[in-house]
Amino acid sequence: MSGLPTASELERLACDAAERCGVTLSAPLGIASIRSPINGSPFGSISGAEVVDIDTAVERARRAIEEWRLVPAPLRGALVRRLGDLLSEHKSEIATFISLEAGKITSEALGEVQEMIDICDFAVGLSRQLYGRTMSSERPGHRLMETWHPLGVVGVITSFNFPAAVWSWNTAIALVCGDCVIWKPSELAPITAHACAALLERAIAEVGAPRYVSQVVLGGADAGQELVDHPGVALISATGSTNMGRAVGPRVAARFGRSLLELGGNNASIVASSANLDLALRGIVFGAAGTAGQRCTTLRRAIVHESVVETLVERLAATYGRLVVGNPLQPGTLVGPLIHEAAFTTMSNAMGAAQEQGGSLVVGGERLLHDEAPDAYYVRPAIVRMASQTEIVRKETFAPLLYVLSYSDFDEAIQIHNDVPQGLSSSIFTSDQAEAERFMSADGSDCGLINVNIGTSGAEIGGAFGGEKETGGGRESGSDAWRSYMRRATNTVNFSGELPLAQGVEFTV
Ligand code: UN1
Repeated sequence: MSGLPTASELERLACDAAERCGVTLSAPLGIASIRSPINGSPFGSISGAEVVDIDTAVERARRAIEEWRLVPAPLRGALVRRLGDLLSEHKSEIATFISLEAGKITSEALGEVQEMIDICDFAVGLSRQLYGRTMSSERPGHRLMETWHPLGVVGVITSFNFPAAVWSWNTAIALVCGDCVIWKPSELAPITAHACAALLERAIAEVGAPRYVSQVVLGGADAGQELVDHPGVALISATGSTNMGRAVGPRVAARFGRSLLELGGNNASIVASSANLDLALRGIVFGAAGTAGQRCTTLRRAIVHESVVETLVERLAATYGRLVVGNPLQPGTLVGPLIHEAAFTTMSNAMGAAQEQGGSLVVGGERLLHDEAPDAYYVRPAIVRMASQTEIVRKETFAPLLYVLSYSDFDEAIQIHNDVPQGLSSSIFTSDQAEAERFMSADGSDCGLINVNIGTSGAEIGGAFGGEKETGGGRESGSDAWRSYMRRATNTVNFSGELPLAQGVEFTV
């Protein structure tokens, strides 16, 4: 493993990428310094970002919406098309910022930008498909139908691990729906946010859309809370931990706002005795160790049939031993750093607790490269074999820590699978169609994402993304998730010349 880049090398990379996409990064403004998880040291700061308070941002957005909501949706789509073009043009620069701030390996950072380009394509098509239904009225000479209107100001709160894509899923859809967006990005990824916002601002100027249809507010938890509490924000779409959702959901509900929550997962793959173990192995390793275990869809539990568990664990351990952990910018690296020390401590504590609760360590967990970069947290992805689903297994640990459990009959596998508080992503590896169908049926997996013969992570944008239980119930991205960003009006039109009342009510004076 070769050396980690120095702070000035990282700064150079950031400045070059910034220059190529026309973004200014220099003297501090509102943000002390930006730390890269790659070597743990501060490497830059932002200027040129306007510091706005939430009240001002909401006021500007409310004024912009007066105009924006009257622009026909297919024309609103033109803005998103331009954003998609700019993202394609600057794919590698945005990916560089993602790697620098979130520590993603290049291929995954590029994949994140690809999701952004894809959602723009999707949203452009959607701009001509915001369909309302027409229903049969029970009254003669009447028409019953629904129309969809822009909802208003949408507050988007995102976390460090998908510092750009989650914003784009919300923003591309919200913009074609006629809403204005105020984005509160993770404090850990301000450059990525600043660059994405700058590209959208360029698109806004080029297509002549109202300037404040999109704004970014850099700030900490206080800024997030103000956005959440602001009565002028119609929808809060928040991605992060279950604790964050617990704080956000009730506050938004208390002011009768809408919220779309995308919170923690405790995702599992069932590996049946008939599974193709080569597929299962690939799916599990990418799911559990990819993105250094820092996706909300990361695989946290493998529930493996007792007849194949020994073989699979052996193969997993051998594969884990070959995972290249290190500088995410270097070709060949598969696992980058954890985001910060707290993430490493949480992982170590969880491993300790798992072993106290009867687990045995199969592989991994040791810290790497700490001599070279004492403030960076690289870790070998870990596997712990558990005899049962104990308290620690039922918690989400946001790190590359995979618990392996075994089962003997399929009902038991489903029972173990669903017996956690979270409900985001799930998968089964099986060659038995009946098992696959059962897993997707009403008494199968209770998650929002249910996959067959692929892993839990890496969902495509075309489907609705989100999950149940403590995952928060929200759906964003594809399918009909756009409905959360609009308000529905039911219209009844009478062309009969009479005034019959519904339900046959008589009221003649
Ligand atoms: C997240 O980790 O917050 O399914 C989102 C996936 C990605 C999105 C993850 N498309 O892994």
